[in-house]
Amino acid sequence: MRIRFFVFSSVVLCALAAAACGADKSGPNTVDVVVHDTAIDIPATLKPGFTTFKIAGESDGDNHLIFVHAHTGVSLDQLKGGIAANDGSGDSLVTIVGGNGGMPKGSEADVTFELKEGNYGVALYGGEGDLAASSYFTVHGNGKAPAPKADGTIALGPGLVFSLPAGFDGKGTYEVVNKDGETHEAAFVRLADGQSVDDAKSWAASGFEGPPPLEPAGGFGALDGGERGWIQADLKPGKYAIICWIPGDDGLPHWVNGMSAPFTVD
Ligand SMILES: [Cu+2]
Repeated sequence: MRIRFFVFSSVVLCALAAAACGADKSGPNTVDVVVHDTAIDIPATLKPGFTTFKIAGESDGDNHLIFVHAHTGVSLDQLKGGIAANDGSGDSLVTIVGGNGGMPKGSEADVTFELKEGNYGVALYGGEGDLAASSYFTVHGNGKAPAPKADGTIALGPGLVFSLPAGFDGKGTYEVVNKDGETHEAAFVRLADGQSVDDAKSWAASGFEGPPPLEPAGGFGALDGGERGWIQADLKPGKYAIICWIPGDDGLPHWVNGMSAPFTVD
């Protein structure tokens, strides 16, 4: 499979992770993931239920992970083959269920989604769309960890739009729901001093030449239509936008064609 994203630099990711998957009756299970330059460490086996992945970015790139759930009947070897091919041939084997928006080294993103029985893949793509690293885990057993309590909902679509909760300030736990038929993400980017999303569009129109007017700041990663997850946001003060980097038919990221919304963190 190949989900091509625009990234700011070549990256490789890998994580080293610890996995705690204890049953917490008050909330989701938690799993630690660490992204390194050449691998992603994540436990090989996890339980079903709502699960928070605490993703620590230790690679020099964007530390941008994509989680996919293989359809029923797809073997682990088939899943691995589809991801390794990185040519789109594996797309029909999986549902994209979440991940994190790009973020710099030293950052952490906490994202939650529901794990169901079956095989999962986790992928990191480099700046040229190359597969930088991948890892795999299987979900089975008994588990009923509940969903997080949300302070509000961030809607993706329908169409190339975001709907942010009233008063969204980049702090708290937010449900992220893809209400469109296409894949989207809810990446946070920090705008450079004096820059706006319109300035970023000019930068995009110039072929992404020159210094980026925005920098990655985490957020929730790609979700197929109808899927949902949660982001635990805790952004530093500044001016931000929530944007989708997934390209449309014209090859430009969705945010250039309107899928963005500004917000301020005080
Ligand atoms: Cu999109």
